[in-house]
Amino acid sequence: MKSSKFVSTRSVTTKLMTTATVSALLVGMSSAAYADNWRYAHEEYEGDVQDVFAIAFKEHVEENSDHTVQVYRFGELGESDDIMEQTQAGILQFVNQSPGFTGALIPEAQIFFVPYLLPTDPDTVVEFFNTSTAINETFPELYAEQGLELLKMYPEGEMVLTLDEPITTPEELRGKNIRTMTNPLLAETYSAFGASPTPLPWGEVYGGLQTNILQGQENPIFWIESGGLYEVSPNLIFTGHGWFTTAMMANQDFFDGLSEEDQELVREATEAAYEHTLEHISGLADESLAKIEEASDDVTVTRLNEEQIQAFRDRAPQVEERFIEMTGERGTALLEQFKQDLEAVTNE
Ligand code: 6CS
Repeated sequence: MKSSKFVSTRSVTTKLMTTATVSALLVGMSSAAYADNWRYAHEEYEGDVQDVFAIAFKEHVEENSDHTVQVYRFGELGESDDIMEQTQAGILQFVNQSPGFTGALIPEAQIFFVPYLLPTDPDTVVEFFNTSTAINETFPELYAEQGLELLKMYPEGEMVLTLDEPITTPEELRGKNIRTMTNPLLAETYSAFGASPTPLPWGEVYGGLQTNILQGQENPIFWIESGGLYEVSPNLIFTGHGWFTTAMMANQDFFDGLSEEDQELVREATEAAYEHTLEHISGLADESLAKIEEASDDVTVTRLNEEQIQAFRDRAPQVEERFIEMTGERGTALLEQFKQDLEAVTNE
């Protein structure tokens, strides 16, 4: 049983019990005697991908145990970095934080921002997450060093660039302040693409675009739709350079302190949430794009052709080099594994 430092609310059943019930409880004194309330924070709004995952996790836990899960959405407990700190401190039991913000804590997590490393085909991407050794074995070890039990990494959607005007070449990005999440490698990507990267937490993005302090940003389409980004940054450019990936994890002391039965429950709830979320994201980008086009006449959609993409892809090797400089031998080994895992799914 875990201690109260994790601030999980434990309600002891106080109903009048028959002698038989009490004996049964004493024999199998386990989680059935206590119902814990687990706190789980993520970075998005109601109905967004991380919320779909969190709610599916909550439902599985609550349907299969006496525990409850309290889900906190973006802003309720602060920014992404705040919820990560709260999880490391044991105030929260679970957190969903994207590598876009974890890069400062775990430099290797920045691998997702080496452009053109991941393919664009959704089925191949999903297969990669399902089977990758780097994702399912190496990353859990790296997160464990920070007191985090990594439960799942999963894709949310292909990254799309939004700008104040349509462009097709890196040269046209010159002088544009492009908001990036706050990891150094993503800033390197946008420098390599010719822009002026501006790392900011999420809360400052809409206002920055509205006031033209920022001239662009990148995000998956569902988020461009749900956050209304298209209202202030209406030119969508499909560059094919990467995916928005995220990660769901638990405070490791909390997880280690759970009974085997509860650890199994958490793992099963995570799998159920993952499967449900993969179904949710299938076709989501097209649906969200249709909603955006319905809502605004100002929106333009530019899908770069192979030749145009090549001009951006040509700038990827310098970002990969920076990744290696930032992460040393461990990053190099991770990158090799990542590429091997990708090859396995692209050659199928
Ligand atoms: O751009 C961001 O900061 C946000 N984007 C998504 C898709 N999820 C949460 C994150 O904070």
